[in-house]
Amino acid sequence: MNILEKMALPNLSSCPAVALETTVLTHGMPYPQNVECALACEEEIRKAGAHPYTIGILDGKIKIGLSKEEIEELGKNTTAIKVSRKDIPYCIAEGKTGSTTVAATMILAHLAGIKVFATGGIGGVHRGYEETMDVSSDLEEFSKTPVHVVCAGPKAILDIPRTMEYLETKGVPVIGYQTSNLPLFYTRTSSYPLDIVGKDARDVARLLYLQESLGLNSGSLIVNPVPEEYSLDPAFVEKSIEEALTMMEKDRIHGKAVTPYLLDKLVGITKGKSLETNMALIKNNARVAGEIAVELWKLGR
Ligand code: PSU
Ligand code: MN
Repeated sequence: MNILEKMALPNLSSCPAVALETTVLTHGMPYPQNVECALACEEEIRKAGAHPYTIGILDGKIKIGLSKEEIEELGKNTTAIKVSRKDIPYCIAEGKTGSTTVAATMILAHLAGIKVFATGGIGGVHRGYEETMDVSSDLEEFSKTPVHVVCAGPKAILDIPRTMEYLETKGVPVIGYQTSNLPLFYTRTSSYPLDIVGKDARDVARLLYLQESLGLNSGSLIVNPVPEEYSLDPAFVEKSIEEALTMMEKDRIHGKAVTPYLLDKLVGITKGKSLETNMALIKNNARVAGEIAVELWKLGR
């Protein structure tokens, strides 16, 4: 028996399933809003007619579908390691508890046959890349793993043009969900045009189905704008990010600590506004991912 068989992961390829990540739970939002948001996302997916599977690694065991109690516990856990692609074997081997990033969640979702995944924001090319070479493993994952991720666009803490170029080079479709301009996470729109637009969940599902049928073997990014009432003023966001970046430089933060540091500082700088927006957009993404999963499942029947 090989190690994967021993792990006895479920095979969910023939049901409308949606994966959810856990780094946002442990490193992306404070307690208790993180748990509240995670459970609300699961509910949105169920309402859309699909099944939610929150993914993480508990005491060295891959978990596809955390229970409510496990989500609550992980949400309070301040020592869970942030697990990206490179950290998966180590976390399992050492019997550690880890929360999975977009890249790691894509890998584990794919092992369980899940094709659609909802999150808030993905990692990308960081500002100051020329100096630091900080590019999230999330971007590379899209060219390796055929899982489709619904997010609210790259966060404005990133270098947006370089993030888009990277995805273009890697052949990753960026599909605007009912928008022809790239949403920027905290704000609904931007001046970056998109080549591919999906007018509804069925439309997007057809694109994903074709991508799969052609054997392209890569993931895609569906960008879904934050609801209007939660969209923040771009100038306010930019000013807040610059403030957070200055603090980060002073505190000499590097590597995997960068994204959690910036998200945390932004909550304080924006007096909680960034958190409120983050929660609203992730729930909105869960709903859309649920609808897409149902349509994709219908096409495959
Ligand atoms: N963006 C958010 N919230 C998050 C993250 C990104 O708005 O919690 C997390 C995701 O799990 C993503 C990870 O995969 O940060 C990217 O980290 P890095 O930039 O270190 O690759
Ligand atoms: Mn990084």
